[in-house]
Amino acid sequence: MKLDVIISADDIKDKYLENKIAVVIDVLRATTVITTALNNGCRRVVPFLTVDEAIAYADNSKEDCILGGERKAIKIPSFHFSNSPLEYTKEMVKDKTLVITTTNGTRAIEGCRDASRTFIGAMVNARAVTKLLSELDRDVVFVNAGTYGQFSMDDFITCGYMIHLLNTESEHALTDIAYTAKYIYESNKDITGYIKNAFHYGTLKALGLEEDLEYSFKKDIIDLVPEYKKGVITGFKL
Ligand code: 3SL
Ligand code: MG
Repeated sequence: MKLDVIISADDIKDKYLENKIAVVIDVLRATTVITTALNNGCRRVVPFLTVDEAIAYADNSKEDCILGGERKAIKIPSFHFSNSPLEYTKEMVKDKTLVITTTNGTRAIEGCRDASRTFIGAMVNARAVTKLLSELDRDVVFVNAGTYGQFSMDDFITCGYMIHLLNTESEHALTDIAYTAKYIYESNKDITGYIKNAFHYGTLKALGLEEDLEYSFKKDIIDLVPEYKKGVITGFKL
């Protein structure tokens, strides 16, 4: 298995994804939200790039839709939920379709439509994702959403943790950047001490979202892997 990393949604190129499995990571907070919602009984998640597309889909759907997401980390007017994973409780999401649009996360997901399969990963389900990747035994690209097209430390250490888990089991071929992600994780087991320097960590902290930050870096608390296929994300338990 060969492991590679793309550092932001702006850096996705189809040639890097051809015949590979993509794992999209936007640990703060889109992929943490999607994983949490599906784990709490949400039927499916439909991601959109724009607010207008999301609203139009929800308005025309026969399903019981909830609208979630953010712009500049803040709830979008008329939406039901922001992009805080803690809002997506069982009571709120059971049997609903989550229609979501976020700044970087949904763009990264959409950018991976040509990968052979696209999974959604976060710290909360890292071990479940790597278990599945080991079973499939195919080349993998970890696609970090990044922040506004820039490298993001939070996504990088998350894929570093996944690469660490995979390489603990058996030795895989790592690109230089995959090796560096693993090295960053292994040198910073106190994840908070590291990511508190991340730009987006500061943005969320300034908005008083400390609980989101704490939750998003809990490791392996969810045993479910979301998969994006034909425009829709559903989750499966291993
Ligand atoms: O950029 C995104 O997709 C969001 O996850 C960012 S935020 O943490 O909700 O602001
Ligand atoms: Mg992010």
